[in-house]
Amino acid sequence: MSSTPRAFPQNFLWGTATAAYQVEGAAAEDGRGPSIWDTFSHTPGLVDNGDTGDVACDHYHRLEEDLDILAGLGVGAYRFSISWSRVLPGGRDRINQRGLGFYSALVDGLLARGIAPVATLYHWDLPQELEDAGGWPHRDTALRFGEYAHRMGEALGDRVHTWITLNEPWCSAYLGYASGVHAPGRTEPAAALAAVHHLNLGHGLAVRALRDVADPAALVSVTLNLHHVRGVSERDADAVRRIDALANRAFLGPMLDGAYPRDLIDDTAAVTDWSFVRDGDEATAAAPLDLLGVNYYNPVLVRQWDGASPKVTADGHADGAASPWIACDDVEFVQQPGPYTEMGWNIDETGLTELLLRLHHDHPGLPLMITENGAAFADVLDGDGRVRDERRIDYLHRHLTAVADAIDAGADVRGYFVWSLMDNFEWARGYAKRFGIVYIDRATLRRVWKDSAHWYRRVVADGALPAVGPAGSPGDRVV
Ligand code: PNW
Repeated sequence: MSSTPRAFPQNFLWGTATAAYQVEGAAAEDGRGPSIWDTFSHTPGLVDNGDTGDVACDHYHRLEEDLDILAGLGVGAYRFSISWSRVLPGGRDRINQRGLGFYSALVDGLLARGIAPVATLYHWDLPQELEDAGGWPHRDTALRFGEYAHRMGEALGDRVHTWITLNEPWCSAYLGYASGVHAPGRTEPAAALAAVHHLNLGHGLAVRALRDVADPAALVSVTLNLHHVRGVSERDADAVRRIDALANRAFLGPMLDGAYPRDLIDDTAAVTDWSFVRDGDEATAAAPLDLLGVNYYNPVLVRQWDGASPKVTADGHADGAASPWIACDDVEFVQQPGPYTEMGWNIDETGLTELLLRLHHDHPGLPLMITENGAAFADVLDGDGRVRDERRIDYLHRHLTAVADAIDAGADVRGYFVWSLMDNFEWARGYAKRFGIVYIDRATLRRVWKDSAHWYRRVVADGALPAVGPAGSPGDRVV
């Protein structure tokens, strides 16, 4: 780290991100239909502490206040997601005008404050009716997604100029249908691979629909949680290759290169014959993109299991439970050195620089954007009304430095969005895991700027990271 401020490019886009089910609440209001996350969170035992998104941060009713926070932060962009079942309650047919009205007001409120809306069409909340009809393993879901994208492009495309089709299809497919720790909670590996394909196909159909109806100058993108995979030693190269295929190239292949990687199809041959991939699908999935959204939290470390010693599964899934890593039973996920966040994820920003440079190398000419990066810590609201989250400031400082390093080395990174604007419903972990730069008091839902929010406001205003103090810690922590 340097002792002088680290400047970012002139037009670098600074933002924060949220997702509909994690913040909105108002789950049964104004005609919203249920999604798979309503069903999942209301099933006892699936979410920590029995938490649900029924109320969440009540963002639906506190829109003006939250817009003012964004304006106060001075961000140039806000990434939010549209709840599919709020605007199309059964996932298809009739538009629910009251639900659409919320997003229209959100977009207008952002524009009035000079903040660019970045709309994600799908952040995991599939309309329950579409899951009942088969969900993502079923081809029809991809077609319905394309239609939904078309309707949103028509409704908001005059004002939204940056679109993201899917958020982290890795999670939707493998956590939703293989390990079952996310909605809809299914543990069917073959269905999960079919879901991978229909997410890729739905993405391509959505890109095409947005090109047809949205502003022709609009930027169309997808957000992937690419895994930066490292091997313990050179002997683990094949384990690295296989995890890379399932996690990264299963999406990058069809979306950017127009084909599934041959090794992925071979590796999973005992699970599926991939006959759900029809002629022309890969070309559809490869509709050209203007930007690639990258979500980064930590790298992963793997090794080939020797078949004898007890197997390590330090990837978050319990030993013996269904794995998201299909056909990788002989790959071990090795515990990495700390420090760790409250999620148990190790803090290692070097993986972000390496990942961005790999993408720059493999897909030259495709601009990149960090659509999520952040950390959960056990934040405490002190008696004086402050939340002293210096560990989050340190995390953000390290990762922004890693982004700057990648830019200096040639990567075309256009922007950075902190996950998250505010503490919210952290999926299967409920409200106990706090990722926000704004604290939410769960009893009152009062919003309190954490120290990290004050710090981020300064970074955004300066377009630069503050110099690092003599102790090697990020300086200027508290404003
Ligand atoms: C992302 N994993 O989720 C999501 O896009 C956010 O909605 C979420 O709140 C945030 O990161 C923090 O978790 C992930 O198991 C969930 O590797 C799980 C994983 C990765 C990302």
